[in-house]
Amino acid sequence: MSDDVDQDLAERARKLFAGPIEFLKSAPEMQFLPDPDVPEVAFAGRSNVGKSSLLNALTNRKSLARTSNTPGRTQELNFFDVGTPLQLRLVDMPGYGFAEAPKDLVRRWRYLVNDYLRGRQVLKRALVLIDSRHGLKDVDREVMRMLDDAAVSYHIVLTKGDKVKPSALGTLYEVTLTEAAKHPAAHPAIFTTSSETGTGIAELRTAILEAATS
Ligand SMILES: Nc1nc2c(ncn2[C@@H]2O[C@H](COP(=O)(O)OP(=O)(O)OP(=O)(O)O)[C@@H](O)[C@H]2O)c(=O)[nH]1
Ligand SMILES: [Mg+2]
Repeated sequence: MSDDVDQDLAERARKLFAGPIEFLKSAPEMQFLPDPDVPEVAFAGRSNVGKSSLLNALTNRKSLARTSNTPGRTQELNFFDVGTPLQLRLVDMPGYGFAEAPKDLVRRWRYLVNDYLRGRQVLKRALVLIDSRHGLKDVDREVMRMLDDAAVSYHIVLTKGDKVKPSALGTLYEVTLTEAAKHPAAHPAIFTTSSETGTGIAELRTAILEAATS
């Protein structure tokens, strides 16, 4: 892409995310998904990694998606309509790898998230969020392999960048880049973000619009 096209996309993304964005619905099970009529971009990642906070930061709204210090806050697939006319949907999801919740509940969330990620025709890209303090864990690798197998393109997003030193963040970025390169469905662009300071948020907005319109 030329610089002009890049700039144009970035500006369109900025405007889109500053405009109308609304909660559409929660789906506790696959049968309650909205009609698959617009491109979707979904937020995946371990509990407490910052999925809901990232959605709020991207949309510049404080509490569009509910966040919490306690892992297991988001328990359903939550759909948010972006743009008038509607351009895309953001999908906040329950976290995986959360051992403290009742086992059958965790299993239900996992099936819901996996079924959605594997089977959703309009899913244009997944965002796989990784806590910058912890890096990739085996549960993340499992989800990445599942997305590879389902040929669902995904971005790795390093979250909570404000919590680690820039040098450590740089190292983590390099290590993660190397590992992602071995995954066929991992997009080569990795994002470093902070929902607290706004680092990387504008870049991710552009990537989301690019994914939805590609
Ligand atoms: N410092 C800092 N804290 C963050 C950031 N993003 C999220 N948090 C905090 O991390 C905690 C979890 O954030 P959530 O957005 O609720 O995480 P989640 O991934 O949606 O969690 P579940 O819905 O339980 O899976 C909250 O206390 C947030 O305030 C960030 O970029 N920087
Ligand atoms: Mg959440």
